[in-house]
Amino acid sequence: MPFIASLLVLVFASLLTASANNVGSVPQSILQDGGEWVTERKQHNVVFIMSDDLDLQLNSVEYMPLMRKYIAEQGSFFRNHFVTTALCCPSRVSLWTGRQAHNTNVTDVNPPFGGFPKFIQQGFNSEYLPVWLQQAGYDTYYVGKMFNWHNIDNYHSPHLAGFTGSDFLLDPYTYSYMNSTYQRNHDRPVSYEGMHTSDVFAEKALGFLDDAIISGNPFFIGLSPVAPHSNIDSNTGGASAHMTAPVPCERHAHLFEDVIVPRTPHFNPSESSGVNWISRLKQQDQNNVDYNDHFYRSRLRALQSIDELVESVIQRLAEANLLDDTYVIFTSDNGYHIGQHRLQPGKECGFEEDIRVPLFIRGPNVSRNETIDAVTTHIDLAPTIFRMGDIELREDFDGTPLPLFYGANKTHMDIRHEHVTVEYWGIAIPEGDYGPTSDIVRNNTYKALRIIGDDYNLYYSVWCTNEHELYDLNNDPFQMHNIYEGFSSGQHAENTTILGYAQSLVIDRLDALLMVLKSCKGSACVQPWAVLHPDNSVHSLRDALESRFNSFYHRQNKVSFNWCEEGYIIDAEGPQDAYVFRNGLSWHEWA
Ligand SMILES: *[C@@H]1O[C@H](CO)[C@@H](O)[C@H](O)[C@H]1NC(C)=O
Ligand SMILES: *[C@@H]1O[C@H](CO)[C@@H](O)[C@H](O)[C@H]1NC(C)=O
Ligand SMILES: *[C@@H]1O[C@H](CO)[C@@H](O)[C@H](O)[C@H]1NC(C)=O
Ligand SMILES: *[C@@H]1O[C@H](CO)[C@@H](O)[C@H](O)[C@H]1NC(C)=O
Ligand SMILES: *[C@@H]1O[C@H](CO)[C@@H](O)[C@H](O)[C@H]1NC(C)=O
Ligand SMILES: *[C@@H]1O[C@H](CO)[C@@H](O)[C@H](O)[C@H]1NC(C)=O
Ligand SMILES: CC(=O)N[C@H]1CO[C@H](CO)[C@@H](O)[C@@H]1O
Repeated sequence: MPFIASLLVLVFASLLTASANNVGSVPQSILQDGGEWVTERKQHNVVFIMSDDLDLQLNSVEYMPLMRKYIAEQGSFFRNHFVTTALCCPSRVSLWTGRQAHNTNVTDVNPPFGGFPKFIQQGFNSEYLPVWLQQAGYDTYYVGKMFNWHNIDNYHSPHLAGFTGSDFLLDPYTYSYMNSTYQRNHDRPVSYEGMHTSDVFAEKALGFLDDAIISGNPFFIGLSPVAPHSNIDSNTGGASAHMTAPVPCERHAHLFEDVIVPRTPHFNPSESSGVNWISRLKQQDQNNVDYNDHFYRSRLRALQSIDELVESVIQRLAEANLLDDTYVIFTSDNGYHIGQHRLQPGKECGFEEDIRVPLFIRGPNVSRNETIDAVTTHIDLAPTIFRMGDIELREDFDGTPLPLFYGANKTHMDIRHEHVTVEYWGIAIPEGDYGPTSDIVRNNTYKALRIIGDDYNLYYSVWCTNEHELYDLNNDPFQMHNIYEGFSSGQHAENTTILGYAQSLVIDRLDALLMVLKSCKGSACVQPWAVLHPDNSVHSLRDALESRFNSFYHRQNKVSFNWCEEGYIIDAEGPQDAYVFRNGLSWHEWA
């Protein structure tokens, strides 16, 4: 593109961004050589710190005093932030591309359905965040784990694109805390046998941060350390690896001796819950519970080095006088459960522990020490980072920027979505000594909807076995009572109301919304009600519950599966499209 044309595009992009939203990076008008006033782009630096498998629900962030001091208290906590696929690789590919997993088709950690080779096959090496940021003028750096199955044999075929500097953890040593292998830029992999991976990591991270600071260009630095993920000494292929408690640095090895997994009502309960394989889990014996408490403590200890890293990063930025110009984001790639619903340590489920993750952000114009209620997801992060860089949003983004700059301004919150599209294909991996590899769970394939409004708080799922779940989290925050079961068996169906409506009327709406979301693309993923109601008369579950829509929703196509697959095989996934409501016409006239 000729310089003038590209300058015009940039100017136009920043005007668009500025008018669409009251963003923090306020463009300034400056006088160009030619004598015309143009708008200068304000590209903020971004430090993106992503812990591996860090939970929100088990309170691990309570054990990160430095993260709380330097990020949480100086920024905003998104308390309703979710991942859409609770597994490292799919979640990371979705994060770096801004697309739901059904639009990346990277749905697993390993080939054929996932891992680094699938990311490459799908063409994303030229279509993901670091590449886009470089195109927009950023210097980009990355340290740590990028994707699973990114290993010592395939790291160069091809090299991951888009980085000014990179130092990746590689399989089969990614999770080997005391024997990690890192691979810098286009160099050969280097083994750090005998050194703690977190210490190796911190040195590399601060080195790149110094490079970024010295260069003077706007920069993005992604820091993805391995803690508190399980330790795996030699990862011969994701699912079959033996996963043990994470290994803390020696200086943290004796902390928290009395700490145990929070004993919430759903911790190893006397009655099973959930559906499918989860409903068949046995209650854990005392040895297993003790082991899981040890596992939890090991995670908190391993996390301490990440907490220290946060402090070092903030101090470097402060010394360079860049803190006021830099967004610092702290999050996780997925959540984690230990013992809830009788589960062994792990992720891959649709429960709160697995999908709800920490998200803390500080930076220019972000409210300090604030809790934000808006429903947000990892799919919103790429668009958010675009906003931080004053870059025009892409049409193929399935998310929308976070309401980061409005603080508690509820008026602005309301224009956002209230749903999370949760999707999962394939296996579940029980981790730790009591989750032996022979117990790998198949058919852990489901689609779900998490929806949070002013007075509703629901989780609705449809499994590949056509089992359903409905949890009303306002009454049942621990997801112990699947009210769909009572509904489908006719038990107590008459007493269960949601928002004052019979449960069946609500389920009809949730199912239709899920039908749209399970294959949505672009803006339909953000505004799904507009697909069902093109006249734009419905914006929320509450709006959709108007009685004049009862027949429409009741006779709607229903989400179901034809059989179970371990990947995104359309033929197995039942009806794909929802009927659209056309005002003034009855069902028969337009069906
Ligand atoms: C550490 O990894 C190297 C390969 O990088 C391997 O040869 C060695 O056996 C490992 N050491 C231990 C203690 O597992
Ligand atoms: C943050 O808010 C809490 C109460 O919500 C308050 O106790 C604390 O002092 C605040 N911290 C800062 C640094 O403002
Ligand atoms: C919230 O946003 C609205 C719409 O822009 C604005 O009119 C209002 O003044 C804002 N309120 C606060 C408290 O900032
Ligand atoms: C539901 O209503 C039936 C009678 O219609 C009653 O026997 C039952 O106890 C009620 N269940 C709940 C959970 O309130
Ligand atoms: C998974 O589901 C398919 C049917 O969809 C069934 O044939 C298969 O036996 C199931 N596998 C397991 C391990 O449950
Ligand atoms: C997703 O990838 C799998 C494995 O390559 C392929 O079989 C499947 O057809 C793909 N699904 C879609 C919807 O493209
Ligand atoms: C809209 C707004 O509050 N903008 C502020 C963002 O922060 C910069 C300093 O970083 C201020 O100069 C702006 O006024």
